[in-house]
Amino acid sequence: MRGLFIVLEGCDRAGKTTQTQLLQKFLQARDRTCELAKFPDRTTSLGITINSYLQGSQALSDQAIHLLFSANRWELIDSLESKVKNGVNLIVDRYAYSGAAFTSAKGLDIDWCKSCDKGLLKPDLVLFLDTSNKTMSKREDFGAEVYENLEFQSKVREQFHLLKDDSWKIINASGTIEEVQAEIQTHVLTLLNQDSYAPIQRN
Ligand code: DGP
Ligand code: NA
Ligand code: NA
Repeated sequence: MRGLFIVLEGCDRAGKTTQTQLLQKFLQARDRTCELAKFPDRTTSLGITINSYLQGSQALSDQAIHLLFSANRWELIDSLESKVKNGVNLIVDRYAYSGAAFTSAKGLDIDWCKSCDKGLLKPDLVLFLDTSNKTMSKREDFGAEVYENLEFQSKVREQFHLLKDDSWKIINASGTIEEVQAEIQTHVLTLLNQDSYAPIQRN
């Protein structure tokens, strides 16, 4: 049987990294092979350029950085797909939805933003860690990266809500780490307990 392709999305500081790690432990405790991936992957040569942009040390137009984020997904997707085909359950911290949400929050056309990610692997499940504006303001320990400010993040959140489709589950991320993880596990278990999975699709 193939593995599942599970994506966690959300604004910055929503707790995605912690939750992906806990979900991996949960699956491994059930004897499932499980690996984590993360976008942007800052280790490739494209990823190094993305990292310089995010840290404010390299300026790029909104369109150029958008296409680099997308290219970073495209350069890695074949290897991720073969893992899934070989039975690895993959948990991915951010994906193409972040691409469309962050860039369209700058005012670019949302359909243009989505178009370059067409044909990427379609997730089996998207867990959207939703942080209310109120929770976000309590987490104002944003780092120094270019997108990490409250006003921009609330625009990003609105864009995420425009992008959701039937593969999405909205998780209330203002609960405790354990509460959020429990909600995530419920959705993942429902999928895991299916006798067979639909064939892998490209979006
Ligand atoms: P992270 O390493 O998860 O903190 O993500 C890096 C930052 O980049 C974060 O603010 C979200 C943003 N981001 C992630 N993917 C994309 C994308 O495809 N396009 C744009 N414009 N921003 C993205
Ligand atoms: Na960040
Ligand atoms: Na993160």
